[in-house]
Amino acid sequence: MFKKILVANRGEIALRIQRACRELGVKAVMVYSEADKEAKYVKLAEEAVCIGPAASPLSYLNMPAIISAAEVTDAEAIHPGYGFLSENADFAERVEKSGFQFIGPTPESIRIMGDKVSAKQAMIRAGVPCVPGSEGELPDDPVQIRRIAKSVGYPVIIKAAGGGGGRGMRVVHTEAALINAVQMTKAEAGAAFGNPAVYMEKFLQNPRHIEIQILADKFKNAVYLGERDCSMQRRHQKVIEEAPAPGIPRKLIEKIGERCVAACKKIGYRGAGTFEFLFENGEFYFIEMNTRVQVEHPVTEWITGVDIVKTQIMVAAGEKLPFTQRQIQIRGHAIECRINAEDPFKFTPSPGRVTSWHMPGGPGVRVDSHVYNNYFVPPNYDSMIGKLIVHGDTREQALARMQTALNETVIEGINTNIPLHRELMVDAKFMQGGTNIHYLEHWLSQHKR
Ligand code: MV4
Repeated sequence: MFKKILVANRGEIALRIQRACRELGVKAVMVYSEADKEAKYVKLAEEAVCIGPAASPLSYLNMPAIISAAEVTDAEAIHPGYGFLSENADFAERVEKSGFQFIGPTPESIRIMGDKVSAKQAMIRAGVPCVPGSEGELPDDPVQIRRIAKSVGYPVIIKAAGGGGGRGMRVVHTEAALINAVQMTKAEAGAAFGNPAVYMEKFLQNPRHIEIQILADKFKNAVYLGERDCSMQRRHQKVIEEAPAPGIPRKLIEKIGERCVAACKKIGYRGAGTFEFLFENGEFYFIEMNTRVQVEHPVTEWITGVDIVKTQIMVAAGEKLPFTQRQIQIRGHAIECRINAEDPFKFTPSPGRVTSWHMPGGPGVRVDSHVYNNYFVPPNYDSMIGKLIVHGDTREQALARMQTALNETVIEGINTNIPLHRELMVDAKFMQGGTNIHYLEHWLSQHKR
C-alpha cells in the first residue's frame, strides 16, 4: 500500500478521500486554493499545500502546481476525485511520467472514453448494447447523412464526439432541419472541444438514466456493484440519486452488469468506472462511460457494503480486488439528496457564510460534507456543498428516513435546495418511483413560484 497520497480536489470529495486514507493508514496530502484554506479537510490535514488562487485554472486545474506539490511532499500517488482533472488523459499521463501512480484508469482508457465516438465503438465491440445510430463519426456528405438519419428514423440526436454530460447535442425532428443542425453542432463542437466530429443516434423521448458502477483491478478482475437511478436531474445536473433503480427486474440488471464487466476485462479497464445507460421500454442503451469516482457513489456503497474510494486506492496500489462478484449482495435501498448552495426554486447560486449548520442523524443517515458552522462557502466553485444519504430495508423506509432527515436539517446564512428536496420526497410520482429524466423539469414548471 502507498505510504502517502496527494488529494487533488476540494470540497466534500476531498474530505471523503481523506477519510478513506485514514482507514487505510495512508497519509493524505491535501492541496487547496486560497479560497479553500478554511475547509474542514485542510484544518484536519497532517499536510496541506496551497497550490494557487481561487480561480480553478490557477489551482485545481493547474497541473504543474499539483505535480510539484506531490514532489515536495513525497507523495506516491495522486487521487483526482471528480470534476477538475479527473478525466483529463493528459494529466493522468503527466502524473505517471513524473513517477506517481494516478488513482484511476490508464491514460489510454480515459482517452478512449473521453471521445464519445471511440467509447461507443469500444462498447459495441465488447457487446454492450448502444443506442442505434451512425457507425462512428458522421461523414461530411449531406446525401449520406440523410440516408443514415432515414435508416435510424426520426427524431434523431446529433452529439459531439468531444461532448458528454449534455454538452454539444441537438435533437432533429425532420429531414428539412437535418443538415443545418449537423453543421451547427459541428461548428459549436469545434469551438468548444477543439474537435468538430459528431455522431448520430436515435433520440429516445422518455428514458430513465440508469448507470452501472464497476470496479476493476490490474489483473483483469472486475465486478459490477449494481445500478443507480439518476433520472432526477435539472439541466444535466443530478439532484437525487438512488439505488437500486425502482421497478427494474434484477435479472435485467444482472445481464447488463455482466456485459459491463466483460467490457472492462476486454479493454483492460482498471479502477472505478460508471457505465451510463438510457433505459426505455425495458431496454438498456449505453451512452457514455465515466472514468472516475462519482458524486453519487455513496448510494452504491450503502447497498453493497463496498467502500468504493478505499477500493480505488487499493487497486491503484496494485492489490487484487478483495471480493468476487458472488460476494456482492444488494441489501436494502439508498437515496442521496445533493445539497446545493442555491435558491431552491430559482437556482441562483448562494455562496456566503453559513451561520448555522445542523445535520440530521439516527439510523441509516449519512452526511458527506466539508462544511461546518461558520464556514464560508466560496463563490468560485460548483454550488454542491454536501450530500445527505439515507438507507432503509425498503424504498419506503429510505423515503421516510430522508423525509425526517431533511426536516431535521438546519442551514442558515445561505440559501440551499433543502426546501426543494422536502417537497420532492413527498411528491406522489417520485414516491411511486421510476420517474424519467424529464420529470423534475416538468415538475418545476408546474410548481412555479
Ligand atoms: C440522449 C437522450 C436521448 N436519446 N441520447 C444528455 C446527457 C448525455 N449524457 C446524454 N444525454 C442524452 N442523450 C439519445 N440517443 C437524452 C439525453 C438527455 C439526458 C440523459 C441523461 C440524463 C438527463 C438527460 C437530460 C436531457 C437529455
